[in-house]
Amino acid sequence: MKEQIAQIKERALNEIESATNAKILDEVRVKYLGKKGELTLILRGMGSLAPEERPIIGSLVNEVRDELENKIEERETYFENLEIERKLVEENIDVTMPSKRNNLGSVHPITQIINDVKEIFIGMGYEIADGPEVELATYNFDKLNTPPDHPARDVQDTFYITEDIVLRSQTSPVQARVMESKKPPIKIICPGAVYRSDSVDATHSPVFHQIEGLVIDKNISMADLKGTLEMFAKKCLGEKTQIRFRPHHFPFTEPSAEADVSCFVCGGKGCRVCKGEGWIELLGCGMVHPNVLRYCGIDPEEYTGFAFGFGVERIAMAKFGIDDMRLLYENDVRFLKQF
Ligand code: 2NM
Repeated sequence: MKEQIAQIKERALNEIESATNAKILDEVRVKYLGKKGELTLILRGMGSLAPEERPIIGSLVNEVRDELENKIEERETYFENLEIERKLVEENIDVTMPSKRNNLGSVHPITQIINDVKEIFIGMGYEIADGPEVELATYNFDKLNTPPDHPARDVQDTFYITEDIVLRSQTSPVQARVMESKKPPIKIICPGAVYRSDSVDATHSPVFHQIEGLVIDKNISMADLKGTLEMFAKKCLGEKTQIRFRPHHFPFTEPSAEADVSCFVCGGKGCRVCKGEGWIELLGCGMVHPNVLRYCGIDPEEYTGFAFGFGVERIAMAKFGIDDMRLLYENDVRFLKQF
């Protein structure tokens, strides 16, 4: 019996030693130490031994089992370390490699101005409205008190799709649509692209952006217009900004005015941005013409209102010190990234 145990031990140690991976090693473990393993069977068969032999054989088997278990564990650890080594080599990441450049864009200067202006007017309780860029001539002109013989309707100035359909030349047709569809009070601004048949130069583009504002309610006066636009100028260009109004003419407002602001670069002394004037033209404005209210279904005896409008590119150019409008459309990221 002792001889048999010694043989088993010999073979088991050999097989443990020559196992080339964890799976084979486990098979060896099952073969000798598993439920039906060779060593286990010897323990089970001890009933047939002479009583005085049992403790001797029993402790011998236990000794051998302990030794085999230790050897197997040793070998397991060896395989585990081997696997870690392999992973360290094969799955090696070079953390010193340069990372991919993250090309984050920036908000276009025109969008920045539009966002800033929206923010200011939302703060004053206005809503943002928009509408079609391909517009009925009726909304672009007739409802805004611009009759068929008005020079602004000339094919020289406006892009006509058909006789009755144009690319909007201002965002006020959006306001005409809002007036038609909603009862006052109305407080809206309308930002968006507009189209005029101009050739491209440093200060003109056939596509540009406008923001127009409209307020309609009972008892709206020129004082509301002046107060609102002064507040806007200070919020947009700095609290020191002064505003002045000059009489002007627009078909859709009466009276009408243009507003200038004190130069936010030199404070009014005269510089490159204000061309030595100390003032920069900011916007056009006026009290909404009673005809416009009537054409859009609002009773001018009950309601009055003011409106204003300005070009976004002009403001962006003044604010960011850009001297050629074309730079705003070329979309060269080296230019755009500066703002
Ligand atoms: C301007 C100047 C003055 C204007 C008028 C209207 C409306 F819809 F009420 F008739 N919207 N915008 C307006 C008035 C626009 O832009 C230079």
